[in-house]
Amino acid sequence: MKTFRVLKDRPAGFFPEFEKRPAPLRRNMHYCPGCGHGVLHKIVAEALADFDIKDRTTFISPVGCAVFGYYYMDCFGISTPHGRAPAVATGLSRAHRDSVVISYQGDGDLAAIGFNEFIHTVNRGENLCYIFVNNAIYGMTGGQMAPTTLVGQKTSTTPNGRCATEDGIPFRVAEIVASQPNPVYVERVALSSPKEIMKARAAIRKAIKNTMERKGLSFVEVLSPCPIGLKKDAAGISKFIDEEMTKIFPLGKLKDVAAERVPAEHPVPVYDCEKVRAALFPQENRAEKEEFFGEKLREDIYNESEIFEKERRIKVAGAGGQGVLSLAYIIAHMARLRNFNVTYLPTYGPEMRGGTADCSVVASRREIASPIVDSNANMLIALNQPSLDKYLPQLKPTGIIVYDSSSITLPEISERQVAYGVPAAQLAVGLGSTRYGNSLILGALAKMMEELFLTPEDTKDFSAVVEAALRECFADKPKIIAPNLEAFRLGKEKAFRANTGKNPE
Ligand SMILES: Cc1ncc(C[n+]2csc(CCOP(=O)(O)OP(=O)(O)O)c2C)c(N)n1
Ligand code: SF4
Ligand SMILES: [Mg+2]
Repeated sequence: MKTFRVLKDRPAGFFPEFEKRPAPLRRNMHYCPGCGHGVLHKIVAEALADFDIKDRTTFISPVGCAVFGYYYMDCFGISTPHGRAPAVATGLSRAHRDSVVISYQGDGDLAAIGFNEFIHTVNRGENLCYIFVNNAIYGMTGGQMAPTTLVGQKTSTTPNGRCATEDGIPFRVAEIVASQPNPVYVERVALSSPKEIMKARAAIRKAIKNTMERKGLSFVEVLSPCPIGLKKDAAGISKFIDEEMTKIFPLGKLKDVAAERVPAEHPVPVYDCEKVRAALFPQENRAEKEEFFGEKLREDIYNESEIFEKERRIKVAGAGGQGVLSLAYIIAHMARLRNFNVTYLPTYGPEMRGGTADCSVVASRREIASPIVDSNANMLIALNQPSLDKYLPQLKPTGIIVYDSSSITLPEISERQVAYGVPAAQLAVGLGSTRYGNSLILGALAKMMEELFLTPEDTKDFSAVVEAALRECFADKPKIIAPNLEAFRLGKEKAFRANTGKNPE
């Protein structure tokens, strides 16, 4: 039997073990045997280690078979939505000037859904390393036609072969990129034989080096085997690349002006939260608010009660159809109207069909690190019993509960937790629709705020903000604004403090 000597073990740019993979497979990648993605990953991982850039490289994994690329590369990793890598890559490379951003995209991801975004990134000449994996097919989704599929090539969506007049002709991305003035380096390579793989390696290393030196946009198109999608064996797929693909996609360098380019300069990004806020909520917005509240907005919006200095992490939960998401949305709007940073993260899915629905809202004067509220919630707003039972353990020992007392039996809560109830479902029926339940709960929230936290001056402002948020959120349904405001006021009137625990901080 023939034996082989391994000249180099796995590159140090790979994680020693692929921990995100299932336990028995942590030394293996998820790709099919013979797939080009694995070879390409190895080339990239080797360069990361050789150039000592693991700590400043981000590998952007696409939607496509390489979606889990970040499982393997020992550097930063981001998986973006389909075709959206160029936007994320642009942001990263501009915000972190020393970073090396590798945008790794397939022919479906880059040349179909993402082409618009891609070509403008090319036009701007962002400082990026592009690896474009052209395997002439959508591999991940079962072999549909890609923009680069050859004329006559059979795919699951062109069972009789791609027809030039019906489906267009293969898209030559490298040629398009090379025709633009800003990219500095464009080359097309193939993974069809060891010799071609070595050329691909050299091209990718050059593109990465250019990015390290901030020379601008480097683009390497890689003709890559997808034996599964093209239903070929190893020899067949190599032959297809060498004899069919290269006729349409000739190999070689299309452009190389990196030596003449000086490092690209872009405006220094703005990190100052206040400046970002000013940009997002300009003066007109302030004037609008002044008019809305009928009083001059205080010059310093931070002169409110101390309570507003703290980050508030709120979980709103109930059954699908109870208006959980709109309630959370109104609360998020209230925070925005008072110039908080705010995140709103609803959970969709089976909940929409009658299970539990939940939403996380975070409001903060500082930058928000995470929009997820899964522990240490300051407030739990529960509209049904299962939601209260489920999320109560996530509430801080000093947290607040606002709940619908007509459907929820309050369990024993800690001495420092405070609960405010309102028989929302019951009162809503009296108002003519169960849909008003969430505005009634909002009333209970306002009552709690008034009793526990707000100064008399804040109280007036708080009610105005609730009203403004309600009007904004229901702007496209003007008829329901008035009844919801009525529900809000009734909720505030009927809300009660349900326990005598110590007031929260
Ligand atoms: C918005 C969106 N549309 C469609 C899909 C389905 N989808 C997943 S991968 C893919 C095509 C990937 O093909 P390609 O970029 O060529 O990658 P390959 O798998 O061939 O490496 C599509 C259409 C998706 N995930 N998201
Ligand atoms: S389907 Fe094709 S591109 Fe995807 S892993 Fe398999 S061989 Fe690779
Ligand atoms: Mg593909």
